[in-house]
Amino acid sequence: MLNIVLFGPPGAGKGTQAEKLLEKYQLVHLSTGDILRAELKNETSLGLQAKQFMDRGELVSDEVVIGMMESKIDASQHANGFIFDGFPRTTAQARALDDMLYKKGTPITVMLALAVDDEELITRLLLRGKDSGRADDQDKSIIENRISVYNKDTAPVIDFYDNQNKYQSIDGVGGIDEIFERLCTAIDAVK
Ligand code: B4P
Repeated sequence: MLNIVLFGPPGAGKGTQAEKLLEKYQLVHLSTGDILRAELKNETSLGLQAKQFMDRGELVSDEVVIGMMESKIDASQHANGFIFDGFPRTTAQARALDDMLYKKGTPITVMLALAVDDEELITRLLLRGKDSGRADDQDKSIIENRISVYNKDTAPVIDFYDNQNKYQSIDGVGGIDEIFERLCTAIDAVK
């Protein structure tokens, strides 16, 4: 199995690139952001609980996100592999993911971290905010909060995978197809 953690700050292009990668490598795409937004749209209690955190640019609790991902992984019995997009976002989530995959005998193959400077992230997200309807993309101060939460709570996940020799940094600035090629080159070298 090919199991990829697609990593990076908010707006780095994780969702954009995941769509292209899953088609090429026939993987199951698990995006915690998309799953949480679907829960919110369906007004489930999980979605309503998550909304207050997401709208402020804060992380939803590890307990909620880990439980949610465990059931999604269990529901994909016959997958060729997974693209984890936006998960793990804390070291506790990374540990929990390792435990879940250990039980299945299929570890993470590689963590690909899209590197994009803050100015470019803010420009991209404000642009998306014009038509996405996402509360967390509308306001510069919420975007800045998401970036600071990333630096404080999420960036340490790099060390977790670096210690396992699975971390690779990918330049996330440039055209979408150009970045896709960089990701494919890195994946083809490890698969
Ligand atoms: P996510 O949905 O994961 O939000 P994101 O990081 O903003 O999206 P992404 O990074 O995929 O967007 P993309 O770059 O593709 O999470 C939202 C919220 O959910 C979090 O703040 C948190 O509250 C909660 N959450 C999610 N996962 C969680 C977890 N594990 N634990 C706790 N809480 C969690 O796209 C951004 C824009 O850039 C797009 O408009 C795109 O068109 C554009 N773009 C992409 N590539 C480009 C390029 N090369 N050049 C120019 N523009 C580009």
